[in-house]
Amino acid sequence: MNNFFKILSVFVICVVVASCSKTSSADPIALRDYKEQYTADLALINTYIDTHYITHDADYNVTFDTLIPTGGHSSIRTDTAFQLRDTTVLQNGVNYKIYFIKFREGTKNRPTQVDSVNVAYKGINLLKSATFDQAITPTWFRLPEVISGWSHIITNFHTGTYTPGTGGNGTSFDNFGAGVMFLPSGLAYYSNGAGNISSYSPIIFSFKLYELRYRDQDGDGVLSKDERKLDPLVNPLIRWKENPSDNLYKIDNTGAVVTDVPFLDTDGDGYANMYDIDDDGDHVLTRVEIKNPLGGLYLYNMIPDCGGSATDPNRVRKHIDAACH
Ligand SMILES: [Ca+2]
Ligand SMILES: [Ca+2]
Ligand SMILES: [Ca+2]
Repeated sequence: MNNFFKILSVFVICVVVASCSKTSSADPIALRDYKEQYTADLALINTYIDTHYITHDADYNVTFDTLIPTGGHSSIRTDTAFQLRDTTVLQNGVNYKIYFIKFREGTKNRPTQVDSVNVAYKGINLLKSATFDQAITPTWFRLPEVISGWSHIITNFHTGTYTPGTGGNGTSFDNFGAGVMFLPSGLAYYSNGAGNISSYSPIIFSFKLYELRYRDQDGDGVLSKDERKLDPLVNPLIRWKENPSDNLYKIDNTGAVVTDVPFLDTDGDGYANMYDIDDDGDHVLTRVEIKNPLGGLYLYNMIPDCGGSATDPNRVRKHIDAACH
């Protein structure tokens, strides 16, 4: 089932494209109202959280079970062994609450929403209370290509350490991020039920984040995670901020979190920097502008400003300064 998410995301794209076409002979079935469906999903998730408990083994393999009042277990909501957290995500006009649990945050690198992650996971269809998919062997996914709920939660975790074995023995992942997410259907498959996934079912994933790959979507030599950052020339009032216990987020000059700013687009041509091979629109490719004296490319932290200095952390790097060639 390694390509499960990819297949589903392609399927979603096909459905979206099909729904835009007026040449179809049959009327598409109307989607349910997102707000109404979210209300129903949240009620189901809340019930699940109050009527089930969670355990995990030493390697963070998670088991869900129905709460028995005399069984000596606490519900997911009241268990003091972990904290039930939540975050809010705006999508399709709905402020979705996503409950999640951080059994362990991880110690190494944290993905952004545009990166690839290597995860082991188990998915539960809440309507059927049954596992619909799992990967015990870690699998690679590109976060932009899977259900949106994943990118909002998995980016709160870090990878861990990898110890290669000898002769196929002793290989181990340690200190990786491990948790659980409870997704309303609007952040999962919504109407696109398939196989063991019911249409309009909230779903639950337990997961372990083993490894990641930072991606460079436009191949200009600057990682996408860095192309989304501070651009003091274009928008001095909007800054990216990292919160160790939260996702990358944006704040204005009062410190308030800004939620409706699109990805950074320095030259304002409609292509965000992470998809633009000439970020400042000066007709010199970014890849050319960030060449170092040896002919290679500067790492992001070493890209100098127009004057050649790389000491000020808030400098305008030369590739996003249209006055600098
Ligand atoms: Ca790039
Ligand atoms: Ca642009
Ligand atoms: Ca340029």
